[in-house]
Amino acid sequence: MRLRDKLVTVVGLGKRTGVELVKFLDRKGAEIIVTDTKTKSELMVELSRLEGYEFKLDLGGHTEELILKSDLIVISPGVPHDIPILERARDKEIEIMSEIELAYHFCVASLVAITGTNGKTTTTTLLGEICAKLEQRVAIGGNIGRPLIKDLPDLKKDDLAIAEISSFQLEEIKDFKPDIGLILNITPDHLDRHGSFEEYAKAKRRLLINQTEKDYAVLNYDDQLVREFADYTAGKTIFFSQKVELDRGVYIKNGEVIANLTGQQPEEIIATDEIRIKGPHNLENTLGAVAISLLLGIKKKIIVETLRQFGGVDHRIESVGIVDGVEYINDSKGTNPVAATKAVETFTQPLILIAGGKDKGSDFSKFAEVVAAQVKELILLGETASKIEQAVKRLDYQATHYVDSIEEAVNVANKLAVKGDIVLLSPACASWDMFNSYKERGEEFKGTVKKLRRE
Ligand code: UMA
Repeated sequence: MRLRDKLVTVVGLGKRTGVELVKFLDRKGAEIIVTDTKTKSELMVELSRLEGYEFKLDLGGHTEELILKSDLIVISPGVPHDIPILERARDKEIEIMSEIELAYHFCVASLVAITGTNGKTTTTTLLGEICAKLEQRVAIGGNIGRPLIKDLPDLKKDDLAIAEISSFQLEEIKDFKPDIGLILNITPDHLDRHGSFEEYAKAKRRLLINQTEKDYAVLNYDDQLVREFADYTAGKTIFFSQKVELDRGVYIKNGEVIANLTGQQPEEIIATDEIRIKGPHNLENTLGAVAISLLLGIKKKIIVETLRQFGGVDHRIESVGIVDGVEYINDSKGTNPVAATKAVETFTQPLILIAGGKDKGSDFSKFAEVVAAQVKELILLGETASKIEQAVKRLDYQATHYVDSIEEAVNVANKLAVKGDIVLLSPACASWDMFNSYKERGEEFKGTVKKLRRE
């Protein structure tokens, strides 16, 4: 793809992707326009990272006259693909692509891509740890927080890229295809953006649609929808399961992870109780990572050593510390009801739960059932506070408390808690109503807990 002297518009500057896109397009000799609905003062940090680069700025909205002259429009993941300026560009047959598509066009390395509603970050990180022991360069990026455009174009043929991919990033792909694509699970999420569960699932499925017979789709057999995605890849399907002893694939038998990718010879990999990350959701992540590692030809010894050592990722059921006999757990990455349910179900101790955040159109009724059964006090904040309260009230659950900030939530939890309780931040919602990211929300939680410890 030739970009020299092409007029390319980047839609969405903040906070990571747009900046990296400008740097890349500049290197390729493109003429660049950057447009964002945010204002200059809201984008000071991003603009300071681009000092010395030449580009036209169109802030506080998207100016049609300017953008519709472009040869190509590249969008950041947070930009919905049906906003008016993109519809107008489509009418004018201007090419639109997502950042991962652009990065893919300049990638000669092998590409592993991981998606699913929950567990993508843990699986990507775990696989990255396993692959860190390889000799070739391994780049880890995507939705995990490092735009693919930053690394993919610099990789060599024998290198490896491991990408966490979101439904947002898949919406506007055309040729993007992973050599190995993993789908962990699909439950309703981001319905505000995709409009319906069907559209969300369709976006996830796009990970597989360009695969050829040389590629692999690694799919969770236990998730019926994901299992049916096998029909959408032209590649070879490898299933994994916690429930079924598969003729071919990776599965659990008598407390052991067994791999049999060829259907010829089952091989014991590791006993499940030796795996450091716990819970059925983490076993799902482990089986996916083991299947990919074996497809990449990684030695069993390396896989086993890593599974014994890997302790999980920050902001995902992460212990922050114990204050007066009460343990504080940060699960800021629990950004949808299913993720938060899994977090609640991990504990048998009395729970004080902090939940609520950006309204993504989620249904909280099943989550409410778990709260009513297992949570002794529920502290609510953010856009969805009253929606969650209504869901639990329908079950006659009354122990709810409203707060306006994470700091207040921690302080209220601290007053309510008695020795032996767990205070869990697992919001069941994205953070974007009050924070820039789940990381920022988790850091604020951790910081406030630290202050409690000093008091
Ligand atoms: N914008 C417009 N016009 C619009 C809408 C948005 O100009 O109509 C602008 C916004 O003002 C903002 C920018 O577009 O400045 C959006 O940027 P972005 O949200 O894409 O920001 P990045 O920092 O580049 O982050 C993105 C991903 N964000 C989202 O998908 C919302 C990050 O995923 C990802 O880590 C990063 O690219 C690198 O690939 C975060 C996320 O929350 C972690 N993802 C969701 C999730 O995991 O549930 C999908």
